[in-house]
Amino acid sequence: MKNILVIGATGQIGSDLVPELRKKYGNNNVVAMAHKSQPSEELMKGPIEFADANDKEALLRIVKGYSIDTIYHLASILSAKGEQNPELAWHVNIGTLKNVLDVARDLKLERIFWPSSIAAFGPTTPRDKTPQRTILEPGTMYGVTKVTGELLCNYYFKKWNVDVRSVRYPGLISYKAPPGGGTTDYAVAIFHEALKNKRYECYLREDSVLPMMYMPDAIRGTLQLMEADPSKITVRTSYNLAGISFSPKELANEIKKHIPEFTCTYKPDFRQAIADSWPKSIDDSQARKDWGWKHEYDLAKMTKDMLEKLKERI
Ligand code: AKB
Repeated sequence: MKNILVIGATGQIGSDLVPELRKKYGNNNVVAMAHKSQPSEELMKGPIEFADANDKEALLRIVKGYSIDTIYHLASILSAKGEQNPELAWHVNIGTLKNVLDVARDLKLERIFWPSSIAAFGPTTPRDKTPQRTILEPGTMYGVTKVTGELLCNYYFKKWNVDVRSVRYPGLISYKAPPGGGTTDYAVAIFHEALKNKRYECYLREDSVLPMMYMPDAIRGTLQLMEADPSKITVRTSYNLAGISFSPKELANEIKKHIPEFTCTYKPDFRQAIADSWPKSIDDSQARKDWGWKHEYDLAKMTKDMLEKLKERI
């Protein structure tokens, strides 16, 4: 039986991952850890702890108290917010990861998951079908923390055999929690505005293609990676993971098929430069080969499901 701790449980990924883990491993075996954000009613249905992952003593107390053997460490400051406060991005993204890896090494935990991102790539990276092993010179502090984090994970695995696993998530689209502070957030906000106001002003150019993924695919892929036999894991920095690539205009046109009155206008801001430095599409053949990754949602299927589920919620 597993005892799992999810750090950053109230965030975009945690809001979907915690219920899924509780379904799989039992409600009482998955502890949600929150810091400043108010947890949803769904998260409160199982064990929950409030602590700052930068506080190592608090982290140790929780891990020992619940005999935790697996940690999903999701707490992070995203790209756009990180540019407004790079100091905070470094403190949160790297300080907490170092604590989690130290605790995993010292208490000999079984397995750790930590997310990297397409933000690890930068303007000098090939933008089409970006390879698994390529140039990593990001232009944002968020990206710098992702490259640093990947190297740190690889180091802890090589030096102390900490079984830490990671994927480079593309922009994630979900209906449970609003994303906070990312560059790809438009692809979530557009659904909310389409349903509420039938119009949206996008902060990226209409032709700005980015790699994206619907949350059910991201959760399935994450669990698949975490359940894979250690002998199958050949990448200990972070796996490229791809779903769909589309532009704001392509997404707006897909939404229009369901809401014909919907209109989208475009007013690029500082996030455009971040988007321009990221890949358009990702080569994730290594993940497909090593542990059988396969995405299920294309643009049409994702848009239909997202509109249906979000409508029920709002
Ligand atoms: C962001 O936009 O910052 C994130 C990411 C791609 O990691 N969604």
